[in-house]
Amino acid sequence: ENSTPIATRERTVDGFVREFLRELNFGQGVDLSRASVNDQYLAMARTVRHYLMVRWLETLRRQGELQAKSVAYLSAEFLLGRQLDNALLASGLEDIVEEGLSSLGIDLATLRDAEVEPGLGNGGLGRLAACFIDSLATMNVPCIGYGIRYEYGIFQQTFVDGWQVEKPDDWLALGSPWEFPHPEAAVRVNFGGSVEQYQADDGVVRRRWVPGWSVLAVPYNYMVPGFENGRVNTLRLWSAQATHAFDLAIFNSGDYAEAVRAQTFAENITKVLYPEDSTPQGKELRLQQQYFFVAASLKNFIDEVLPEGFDLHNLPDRINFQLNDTHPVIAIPELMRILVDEKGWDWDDAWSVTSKCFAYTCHTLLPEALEVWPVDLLGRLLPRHLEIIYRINDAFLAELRQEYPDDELRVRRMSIIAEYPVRAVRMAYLATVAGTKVNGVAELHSQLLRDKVLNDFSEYYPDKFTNVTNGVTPRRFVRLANPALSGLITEAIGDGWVTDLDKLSGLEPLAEDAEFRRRFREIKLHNKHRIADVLATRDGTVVNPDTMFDVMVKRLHEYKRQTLKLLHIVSLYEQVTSGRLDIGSVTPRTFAFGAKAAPGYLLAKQIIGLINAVGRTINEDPALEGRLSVVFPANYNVTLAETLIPAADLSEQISLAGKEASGTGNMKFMLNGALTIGTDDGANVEIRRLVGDEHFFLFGLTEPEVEQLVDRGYHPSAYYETNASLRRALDLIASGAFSNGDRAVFEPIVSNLLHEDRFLALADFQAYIDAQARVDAAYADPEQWTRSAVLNVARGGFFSSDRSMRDYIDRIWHTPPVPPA
Ligand code: 26W
Repeated sequence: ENSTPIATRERTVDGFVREFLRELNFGQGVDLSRASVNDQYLAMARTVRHYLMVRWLETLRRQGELQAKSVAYLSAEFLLGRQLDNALLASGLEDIVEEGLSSLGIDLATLRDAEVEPGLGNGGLGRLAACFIDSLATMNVPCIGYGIRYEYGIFQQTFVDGWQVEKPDDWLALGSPWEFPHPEAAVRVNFGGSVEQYQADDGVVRRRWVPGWSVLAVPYNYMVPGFENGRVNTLRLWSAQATHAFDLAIFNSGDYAEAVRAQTFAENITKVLYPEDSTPQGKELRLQQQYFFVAASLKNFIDEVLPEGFDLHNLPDRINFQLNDTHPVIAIPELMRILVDEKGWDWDDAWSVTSKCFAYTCHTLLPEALEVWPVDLLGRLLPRHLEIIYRINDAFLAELRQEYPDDELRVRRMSIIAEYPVRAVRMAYLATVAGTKVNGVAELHSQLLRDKVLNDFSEYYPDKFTNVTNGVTPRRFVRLANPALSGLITEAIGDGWVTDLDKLSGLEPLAEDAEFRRRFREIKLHNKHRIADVLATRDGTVVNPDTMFDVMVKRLHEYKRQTLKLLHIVSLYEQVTSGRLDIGSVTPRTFAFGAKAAPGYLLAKQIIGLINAVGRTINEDPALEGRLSVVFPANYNVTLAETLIPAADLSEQISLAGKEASGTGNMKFMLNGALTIGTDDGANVEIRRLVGDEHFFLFGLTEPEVEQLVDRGYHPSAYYETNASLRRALDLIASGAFSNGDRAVFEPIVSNLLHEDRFLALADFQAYIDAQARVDAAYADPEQWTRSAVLNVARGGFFSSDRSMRDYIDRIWHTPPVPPA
């Protein structure tokens, strides 16, 4: 009863100023006259944090009291982006803070820019996790996010002569005001060793794990504030630390240097985020990371979040563990191990509970992106878990043989254990067998999962498979990223859209309102000036706001086809410089790219080199009269996305049909009034259906056409032979025109396209060029273009991650919101 919350902070300008100065003096140990920008930022962040604290404590207290069903979102990545603005928005402090700081002569924007974003994710999957926890908090759904506190996030990308060079992302260097470490609540996570048989007290012979080594998992809590609703959920990220026992044994042997080495070894587990996106490297440390955070999270949930004496038979009524791709799937055998080995349950009881607690989201269609762990590696690191997986598989195969007595081939196809090329655990199969539900992330993707990737499983478990189309948080990606457009929308339809994005449909009639369109255009231009300023200060790059902004931002991957975009640019350049196209008739465009390549993905890094080389050539060539230019700011991240996307006219979503699971950038562009040029892939399908064909530039092969073409035998060189402009573009690259005459530099890209072209860029080239011609024609009529842009916003409400969360709740979790007290 002594738990009355601390006094609510005074929500006035004066009150804020007092709190801020106190933080500066007592938290940072400086006075205002000596405070650096970083001092001011840290003090500011802590002040804002204080205003959210009452809500956080209250949320935790109520959750403990109600014991309502929660979601535990297990994800190896949370790509949060900057926290300050979001915290200000959620707490409704924006105006007070802006005024208070300015009364002290401090510019809020300067402090905002002092924040280093936590880049604890690679791309779509990690950013999706961040959007989802934002939505759950805003919708009053109890949720705890569990993940990894990487000491180094996604690498900092720099360009040296146009080539990507990676630098460590030391995001914690200047202090990290948003986290709350709890070393006292550390939990032990075991690895290695062996399994032994023993006779338990009840006389039964059991098996148990005798680990070889262990580390400590220290939780760091982050606030996840709902939008102006008083709820603050928790994100708990785990950091690895050496155990005392660990070094003690070595210390006792007198080897100090060895003890320190051991410490470093333990702490390596959370040292760095693996920058591979979609090609698993099968690295032992990666499996260590996965088990590390999952084991700590399950233990934390069972021992700390659940009340004392909770009967674990009721676990499925209390929790949903959502598996964000296969990265946390080792949680399944871990829960079995806890129930069977530690709690002494029967196998069948344990399975009956475990198989009701997990659901699995798949985020890919590329076969090479599906994780498999060789059994020798898994067995060395987690011997008991491997046994448990074998036993799960034995039971599963026995079931299958009952169902398909004459189809041993099928049974083997479905085995959780693959035999070739090495014996290995298929994590997606394990998740499908043990999960209550399996979902894809857009309609087409879920369909392809059912029909192709997991077809045998969807026949065996027809009811397990479902779809939840991705979404993005309108708070960060419209309200914060695009204040000018947000102001216009609110003026037109009120501010309810921020938490009910379907309300954007109220803008439909305004597409016909010339004055509204004029203001809409003015805002787009304003946003172009804003990004132009950012690029000028950050890179010294000049862009012309009076051009069409044609933007392609996403990880660099062959299937996403940045090279197709590049072929369009090179083709235009080739036509102008060879005199076949009058530059005066070309729509002025700024082509913007943003993309990081996995450091080991050599072809992707070459493509980055080529984009920069083409950019350099085009930007310097007076023949183009400044009408075409290429910008490729290094180190594309959430922060840059927030200023670049609102400035875009054209959104490039040009993956080969059937390869992009969903895409979420596509949704952010739509909601900020860009038109899409895109293939029939991922969520593009739903975007086009919602906005209508007249307002979307569709091109390219469909997924069934791709399959047909590949089955018949795809020969990219045939397109080169028969399409003159394609040939000229490729020849120009091969000639060394972008590499000072050196023909060798980009030869691998050209020959890959001519002889392999795994993702059919050449097959879609002409269709893409034709679609770009339609873009030019549409852009030539600003009123019509703006009408389409307004309709993209008005019809984009479906892509709120609030809607995604509603779908997860209805189809998978069945967790009702808990209304505020
Ligand atoms: C290294 C192993 C590995 C494998 C797959 C790492 C990361 C992955 C992810 C599944 C890749 C990823 O981020 N997928 C993207 O997920 C987004 C959110 O659902 C989708 O919008 C994208 O289409 C999908 O590529």
